[in-house]
Amino acid sequence: MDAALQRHCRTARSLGSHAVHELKLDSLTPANLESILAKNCSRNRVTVFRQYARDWDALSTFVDRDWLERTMETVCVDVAVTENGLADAVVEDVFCLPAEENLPFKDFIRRISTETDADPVHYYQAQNNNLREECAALFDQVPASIDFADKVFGSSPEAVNFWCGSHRALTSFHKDHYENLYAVVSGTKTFHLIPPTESWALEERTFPTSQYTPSMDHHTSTWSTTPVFIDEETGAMTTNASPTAKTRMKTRWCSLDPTSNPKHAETFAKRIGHTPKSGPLFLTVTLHRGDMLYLPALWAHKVEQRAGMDGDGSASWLKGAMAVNYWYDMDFSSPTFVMHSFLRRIAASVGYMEPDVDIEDSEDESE
Ligand SMILES: O=C(O)CCC(=O)C(=O)O
Repeated sequence: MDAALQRHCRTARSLGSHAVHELKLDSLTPANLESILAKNCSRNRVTVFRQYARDWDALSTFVDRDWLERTMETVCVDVAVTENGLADAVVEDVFCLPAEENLPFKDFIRRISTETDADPVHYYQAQNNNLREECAALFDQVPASIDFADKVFGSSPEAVNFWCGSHRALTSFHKDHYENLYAVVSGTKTFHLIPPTESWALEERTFPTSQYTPSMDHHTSTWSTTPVFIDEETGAMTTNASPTAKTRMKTRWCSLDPTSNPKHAETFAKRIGHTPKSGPLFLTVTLHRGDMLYLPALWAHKVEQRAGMDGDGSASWLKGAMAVNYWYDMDFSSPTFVMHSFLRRIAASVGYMEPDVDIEDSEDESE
């Protein structure tokens, strides 16, 4: 079975699955954008549309601190706060959720513009359609949807999200069941990428879940983690254990990070049968202000961010980056999803990950 999985990875790589399709601005026309996206969606290929978003109003308004504070004057936002920038990540065999703080947007901006390495890390990363809801006052500064993507995916976006925060914040390896169009407004974003043909080797496991808890106010340097429980009556998450909330929340997440841990890289390389001839172990793409990425559904990704460089038009007051992404529903009847599920089943059978709860199994249980 191991040999079959390795052969599959080699074959997929030899057919071009492990590559990024880069498009420069002068090769983008309304007619070819749609056909390129349609082709790359069907092939599940990562695509970079360099400078596609260069004319969006957000590139000048969001970086103007006075404009931003005025426009968001009355708005409060839910911000993820951590000791170390690792929100939603596995730390010492526990999946750690960030502390959440509801702050006036203006205070959030002040914190991320004055942050030092001794301060907690703030990241606006809600992924709950926040640009059309919590930050609706900013929404008219970007296109309501990406028109050529609407045509290819046959719908408007399910969610439009605004990402804003510290260069110290990191998004750990995970995958989403969405087609993702991700545009950078300020600073840079670096995506480390592993295709669905190989992501089964990242060893997804189920971890007990805790939440970062600061001991006093946001300037504290003392943090702890508190176990999270699920309330059986309401289904809600809580850190207050009670007779109805005694079951520890479990989260399924990737347990290997081959980009930063040499032992993990070795394990991952062995599983996928990686050799010096196979090309890089994982792909890395850096997006600059105005670039847009098409990240197909099911690609595992880890994301880092940096503040902009002098003169690149990024917000000089922001010690981090801003981005907007459009999530479109993926097509679960696609061959990619079916193949991905099959590979995961095989990987689970040789102990490389915990088995999935199959859709069919959960249907059987409810019968
Ligand atoms: O920008 C980030 O930190 C993460 C982005 C991401 O995970 C996504 O768009 O799915």
